[in-house]
Formats: sequence, C-alpha cells, structure tokens
Amino acid sequence: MKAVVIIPTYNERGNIERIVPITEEVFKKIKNYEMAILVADDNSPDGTAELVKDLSKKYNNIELSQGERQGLGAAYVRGMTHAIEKMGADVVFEMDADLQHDPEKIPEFLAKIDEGYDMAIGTRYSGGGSIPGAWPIHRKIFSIFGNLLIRIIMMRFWLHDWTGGFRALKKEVFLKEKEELTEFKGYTFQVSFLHKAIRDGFKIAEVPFHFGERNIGDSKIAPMSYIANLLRYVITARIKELIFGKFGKFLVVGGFGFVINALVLRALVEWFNWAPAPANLVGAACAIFSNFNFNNLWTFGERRANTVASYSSKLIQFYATSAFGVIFIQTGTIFLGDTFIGRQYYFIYFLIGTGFLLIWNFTMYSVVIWRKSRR
Ligand SMILES: Nc1nc2c(ncn2[C@@H]2O[C@H](COP(=O)(O)OP(=O)(O)OP(=O)(O)O)[C@@H](O)[C@H]2O)c(=O)[nH]1
Ligand SMILES: [Mg+2]
Repeated sequence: MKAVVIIPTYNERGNIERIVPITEEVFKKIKNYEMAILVADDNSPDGTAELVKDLSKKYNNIELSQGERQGLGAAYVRGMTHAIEKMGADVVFEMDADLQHDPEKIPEFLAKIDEGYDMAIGTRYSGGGSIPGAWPIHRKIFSIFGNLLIRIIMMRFWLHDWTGGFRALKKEVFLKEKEELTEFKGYTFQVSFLHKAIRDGFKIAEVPFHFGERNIGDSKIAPMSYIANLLRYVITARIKELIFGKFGKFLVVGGFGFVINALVLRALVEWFNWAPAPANLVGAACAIFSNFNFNNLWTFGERRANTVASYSSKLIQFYATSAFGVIFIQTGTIFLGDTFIGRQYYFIYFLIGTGFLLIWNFTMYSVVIWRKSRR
C-alpha cells in the first residue's frame, strides 16, 4: 500500500524547507505503507518549486505538481490525480505546508484507514482537538461558530470539523467524487468534498489534533470573501438535498394526502349528507393512512417496517405524531396568534402553523418513527 502526503503551496518556500525533513522523519516510523510527498505548487513566485526540485535530489520520495493558481481545491484535485495516476497512491493526505498540521499525526490517520474507514478527518473541535489560544477573538469565533453553523445546516452533528484541511482518504473516495469537485475556493472545497463523501456512504472517522499557529509565510485565507461562498454552498447543497431527497418525497406524499382528505370530505358531505366536521375526521384519518403507507414504502423505503409488529407500532406512532402536531403545533400556533396578536391575521397563523407542523412531522418521521438503526 502506498500513501502520498499532498502539500499545497503558494509562496511557502520557507515552510517547505522546514516541513519536509520533519515529515520524512515521521515516515521512518511507518512500516505498513510506502510513504511519499507531493507538493502541489501554483507557480509560486518565491521559488517553492525550485526548492522542491532540490529536495527531490536528497529524498527520492518527493514529487512536484505545478499548475496555474486556481484556488486550493483545484491544486488538490490536480495533486490527487497526480498522486493516484503517476505515483500509484492508494491513500492520499491533505496537509498544510505551514506546520499548523503536525506531521506526527500522520500514523493516526493511517490507523483509521486500516480500521476500515474510507476517510479520516482531522478535527479541532472534538476529542481533545484545539485551535490556537493566541488567535484573535474574531478568528476563534469565525472558526468555532462557522463549523457549528455548518453542522446545524447539514444536520450532521457527529462530524465536528468541516473546514479543516488535515485529512486522509482512500483513492476510491477521490475517484468517485472527482467530477463533482468544482468548488475550488478554500473552505468551500473542504466542505463540499466532505459533504459528497458522506452523501455517498463512505465511512468517515475523526482524528483530533491541535491546530498550531503559522510561524512564517503569509496566510492565504480571505475569510470575508470565503464566508459568502461557503454559506451559498452549504445552503444550496442542503436545499437540493432536501428537495430531491426525503423531504421532497415527504412533501409529495403529504400533498397527495391533502387531496385524499379533500375528496373524502366532499364525497361524504355531497353524496352522503354527512355534516362537515365528522366528514373531515374521516377524511383526515384516510389521508394519514395514505401518508403513512407512502412514507413507509417510498420516503423511508430503505427503513420500512417489514414485520406486522413493527408496521403496527409505526402506524400507531404515526397517528399519535400527526394528532399531536395538528392539535398542539398547528392549532396551537393559530391559538397563540389569535390570542396575542389579533384575529385579522388568522390565515397567516394557519400558514405559519402548517410550516411548523411540516417541520415537526418530518423530524419525528426521520428521527423517531423511521430512525436509522445505525449511523
Ligand atoms: N497550491 C495552492 N496552495 C494554496 C492556495 N491557497 C492556499 N494554499 C495552501 O494551503 C495551505 C493552507 O493555507 P493557509 O493560508 O495556511 O490557510 P490557513 O491555515 O487556514 O490560514 P493561517 O492560519 O493564516 O495559516 C497552505 O499550505 C497554503 O500554501 C492556492 O491557491 N494554491
Ligand atoms: Mg495555515
């Protein structure tokens, strides 16, 4: 097995000079992988590439990939392609040049790969990982809350560090996602790559580490321009995922249920002379039954009930959830609006209450009724 540590550089001559010997020392302790370094340099004016060429005379396991500067992500895509195609890498690493990522941690990442994980993510926000205490407060806030916000929007709380760039992954992960890696700007590249890997079911581990400080060379991050780009990616990716995923199906099923409710109501009133209120109860019960079955077979098809006992228990939970939602959440919102704001906006309260109801129902369905048996 071969692992290639890819170091992206833009004007990192001084750092490359320091990090290469340290990393080579770490390599000596690794027995079950053939280790190599690939510097992915974007024609740095400071002569980083020339230094790498010199170093490759001293160490026979260093290569250089050069290209136009198109952002960190583009450098990684080029570097990973080079590492896999030209160097025969089975595993590739992402690691910064400026020693903020401690090369001593490399064996821990490999251990996770050996345990069967497809990707190991260095984390600064869990399990003993940390960010520099000396960072100015705005950078700490940006880093901590940025990651928290991403976790909330993505609804994947078990992964703590989305923006970091200390990672190891099997070549299969890169080859699968390569065509879709089109977000090249700094953090957005890291977030989108991780998001796609999770989506496709790759097994992901975390490796806590202390993120050091940059001692020499200039920072390339541009937080302000990155934030907008990152938020745009996270929000649009999540909306797409919801609409084309379970949430979209849930809405279609619910829409169909609404039609059933309306048809039964009208049929009972117009043809059988029922009073509207009991007719609606029957209509709603039919709609809930239809919603349950379509959600069971389609929306949550891969987690469907497949015994009579689990079908019945899910059905009961479904009726209970629906009743609670309608009475307390939807009707409760209308009641509160009517009491505290005024009757004139009652239809708005109904719409807002229905929005809450959808969120309540979808959350209960995915987290409780059709919860995943494991992550
Ligand atoms: N090839 C290439 N490398 C880049 C580019 N932008 C950043 N890098 C490298 O990516 C790594 C991380 O960039 P940094 O500027 O250190 O980002 P950071 O660690 O979030 O910021 P600091 O804490 O200020 O260092 C470094 O090795 C950079 O040289 C780029 O456009 N092309
Ligand atoms: Mg850095």
